[in-house]
Amino acid sequence: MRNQSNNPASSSSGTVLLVVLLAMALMSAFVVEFAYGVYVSISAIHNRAESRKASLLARSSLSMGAIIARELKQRWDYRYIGTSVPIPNQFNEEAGEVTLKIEDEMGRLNLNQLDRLTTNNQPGHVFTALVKLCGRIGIPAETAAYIRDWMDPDGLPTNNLRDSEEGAKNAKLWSVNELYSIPHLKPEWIDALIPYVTVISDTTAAINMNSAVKEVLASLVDDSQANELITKRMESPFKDDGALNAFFTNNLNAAKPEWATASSNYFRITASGRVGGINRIIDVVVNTGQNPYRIEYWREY
Ligand SMILES: [Ca+2]
Repeated sequence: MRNQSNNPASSSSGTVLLVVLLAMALMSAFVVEFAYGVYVSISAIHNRAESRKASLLARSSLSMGAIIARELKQRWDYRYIGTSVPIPNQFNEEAGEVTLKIEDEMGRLNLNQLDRLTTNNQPGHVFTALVKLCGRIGIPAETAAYIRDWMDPDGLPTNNLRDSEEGAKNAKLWSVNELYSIPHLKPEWIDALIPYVTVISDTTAAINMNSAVKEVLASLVDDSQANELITKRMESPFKDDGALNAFFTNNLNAAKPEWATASSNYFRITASGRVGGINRIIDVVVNTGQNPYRIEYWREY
């Protein structure tokens, strides 16, 4: 009986077979890898193209937002405009969707005014209001001092606040998102605070009594005065500072504070474009008090 394992021809055939199988396996792996690479590249190009379309859609929506802001400024500048404007759109036979939101930034507390002082060198209205607001929304009152120490130019901690000047920016803020970089402040505190604050560069801008929400108003004046202001503006918005002055004098037995006004020059326009599952958002603060308008802040993500 012949031992096939000792047959040189059979051993050689087996080796050839193994080599062929190995080669085929390597080729298969190569083809799969190549196909995967092509797929990833095509997907990346497709996503990039969709992202670009979404971005352009958001930008065109932004232009519309600027026009709406100008109309509001010229005709109805005393009205509250914290509204979303859904605008469905079709282009290139593909479904695209844009969402536009315009908000009045002057209805909020401007954190870049935190270091303002009164004529008696006491903390100004924004700091005292922020301390009160923190209490109202359930976050520690010292949050206000931590933010002020972070942005005010001096290196002196407020009331020996622990490490409040350590690594501080000591300059005006560019975005409310910078608050997340302040040590000792928990992200959930910042999340709670952001709806009520802004960081516009104008350090003398007053607060719009027509658009400030209840929490902001009640941090600036007392609760009953805040309610009276809201009741009045629901009936009919304050048309100008004269009307606001008359209301303070006649209804609140007080002179209109210098920080209170009845209109706005700063609007946040948030334009969102969505194409093929890809979303691009442009967040802009526009100063309508300048001609032409000045972009105060721009972020696309
Ligand atoms: Ca400081």
